[in-house]
Amino acid sequence: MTRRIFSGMQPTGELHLGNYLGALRNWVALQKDYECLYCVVDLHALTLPQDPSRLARNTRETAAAYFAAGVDPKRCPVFAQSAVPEHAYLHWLLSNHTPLGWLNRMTQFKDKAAKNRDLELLGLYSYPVLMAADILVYKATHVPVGEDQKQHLELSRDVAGAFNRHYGVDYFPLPEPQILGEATRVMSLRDGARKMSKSDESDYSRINLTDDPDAIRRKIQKAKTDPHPISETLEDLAKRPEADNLVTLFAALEGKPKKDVLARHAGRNFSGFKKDFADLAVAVLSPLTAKMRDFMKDEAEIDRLMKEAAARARPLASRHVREVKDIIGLWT
Ligand code: AQP
Repeated sequence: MTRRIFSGMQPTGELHLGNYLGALRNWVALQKDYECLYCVVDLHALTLPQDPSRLARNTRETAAAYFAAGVDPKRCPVFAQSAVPEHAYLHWLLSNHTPLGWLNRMTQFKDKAAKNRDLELLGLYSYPVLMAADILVYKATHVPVGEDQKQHLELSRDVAGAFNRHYGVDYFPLPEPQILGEATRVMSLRDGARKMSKSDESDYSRINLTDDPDAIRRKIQKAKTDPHPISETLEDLAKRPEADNLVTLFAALEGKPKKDVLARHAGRNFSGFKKDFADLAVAVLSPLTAKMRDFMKDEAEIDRLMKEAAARARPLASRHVREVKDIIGLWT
């Protein structure tokens, strides 16, 4: 079976360091060894209210971030989810193999709906089924994501298995999550108990890939810590969520294990460490930000690449939907 990767990000705002270290950087590394499809999942974005004039622009900017990070459009199609209608079609077919009990367990729905009752909508509830469809419509075998998506990935596997069992076929692969690197769950710079997220109302909670060096330094300077020096051991660090987050980010940006960072910085206070951290973050992110700006200067070229990518991705998706319809007994 072809080792095929599918993954995507929502165009719900500017991408941040969590998106980069938890997913995007791994996508770039994996494109050498797998057949990859990378999507901007704009249908998923509709589970939160979106300003129509911003949505298309955010979709383009998200694609620009993929290219700037090193996703090669010749190797991997980068396209908008809404440009391949088979995702939504398969979502319907798979929703008939998804018991409500499975969806009731999804923590993302519970968290978001608890924050805002207006979001208690069918779309948000069935978000994980659309995610299963995104992956299975290409019969992807591997899905590189941050840790927050682990539960949704498990549901994708369960849905694929339920479909296979129901029809007595071995049609869908059970997609494997690839949760890689030190920074699989980057936390907010303001609160070590919440994940860094585009939808957090505080811009100080995250480092955006479009932030200039001054903004990066300011945000790191203001990042919440505690009064103690940097821990000697990983066990002690694990008890200090904000400190742990900064050390994790430092390690991920350096591409070294966390214990290496502790070996060099244990005993220092955070004011000094934050200066080194800011220098490192600026050094890693500035070239990426500059490339993103360059890509965004030619919007027509991004649109051309995305259109061409959708035209490359769609035949595979529509072949699979035809095969699935055939298995089910629908008219093809
Ligand atoms: N904090 C994070 N740490 C590590 N990985 C992360 N990802 C997201 N946040 C982190 C990974 O990035 C990919 C895209 O996810 P997304 O578009 O759902 O990102 P988001 O920033 O979480 O977006 P939103 O709009 O703000 O959504 P919510 O409100 O759900 O947080 C995924 O691979 C994800 O794991």
